[in-house]
Amino acid sequence: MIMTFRWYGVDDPIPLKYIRQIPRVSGIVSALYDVPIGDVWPLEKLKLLQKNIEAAGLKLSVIESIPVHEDIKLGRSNRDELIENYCQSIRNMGSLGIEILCYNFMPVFDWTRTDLAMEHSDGSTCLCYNQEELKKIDLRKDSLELPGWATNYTKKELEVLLDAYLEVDDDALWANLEYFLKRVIPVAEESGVKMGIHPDDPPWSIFNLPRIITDEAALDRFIHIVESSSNGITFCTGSFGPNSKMDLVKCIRKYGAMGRIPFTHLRNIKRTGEYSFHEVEHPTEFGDINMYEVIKAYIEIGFTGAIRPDHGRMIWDEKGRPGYGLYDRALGVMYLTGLWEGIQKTLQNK
Ligand SMILES: [Mn+2]
Repeated sequence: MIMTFRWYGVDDPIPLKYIRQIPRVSGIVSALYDVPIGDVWPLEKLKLLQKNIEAAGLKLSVIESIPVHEDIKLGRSNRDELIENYCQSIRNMGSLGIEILCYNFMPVFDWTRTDLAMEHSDGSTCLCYNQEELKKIDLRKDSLELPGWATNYTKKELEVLLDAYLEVDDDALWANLEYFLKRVIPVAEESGVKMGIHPDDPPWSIFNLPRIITDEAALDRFIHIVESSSNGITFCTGSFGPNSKMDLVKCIRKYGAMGRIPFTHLRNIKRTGEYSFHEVEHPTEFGDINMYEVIKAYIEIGFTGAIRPDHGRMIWDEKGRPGYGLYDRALGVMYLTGLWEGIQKTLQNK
């Protein structure tokens, strides 16, 4: 297992030096943040990112994410050119020995929350999703101030996109995903890159947009679209967790044993309704994810991929990118690696 930490490049308020000081962290999860979506990621820029990370004594282990252009998800006529650009970015990654690529296929919105600073009783704050709050938002009327993503589009651009997706239901989105995978996975395989699709977060439709990577049935369908170890899953416990019907540990054992989990995001959430939840501390006792069983499953399948602690709360008055402060994610690393060592040694001594 490679313990990693997400770093948002030179603009991240958390320097690589601090990350290097978190025990057991050896890998960085990062991306190029200044390449327009749909363009090829230039080899030189990737090389520079890798060089900066290596100069700090760390390794660029995972790219998260190369965004998939909306025209690919919509199946528009220009998708072939965009997919070819995507393939070239994968080749560039592979040529530098960067082996894992996380991406997602969520229309318009990436992860979505209704509150970026919900306060816990101890004064820490976390990311929260409340379905009732989300329902109140009319994207075509309201100002675009929902946390997390709102500034990505102008109101006009968003309207055009929402209209375009009226023609794309779940089946059409699956077909467009299949079209994409059949072209990129062979290139990933040749390039020595393992792709891991990130589940939809939250794992259900929002704003009437199609969302398809939401449960075990979806993962079963997904992995068989292209039978390749490069066609994998970024198994995110915090994204699947709000779906109370999903047996996460069973899925980790199943897809992990098939070699289809190159990368995992580990965090805990607390469900507060059928379609509502908030994020919590990593340890099992604070949420609905049994982190002990999750880690045990990874050890028992011989997991050699990358782990990152995913989001953390904001604690100790830290200011920064919601979900991506230093302190609570570092505590998460210590908890997860402690569990790992404890379970691993116990199993070895049996
Ligand atoms: Mn995640």
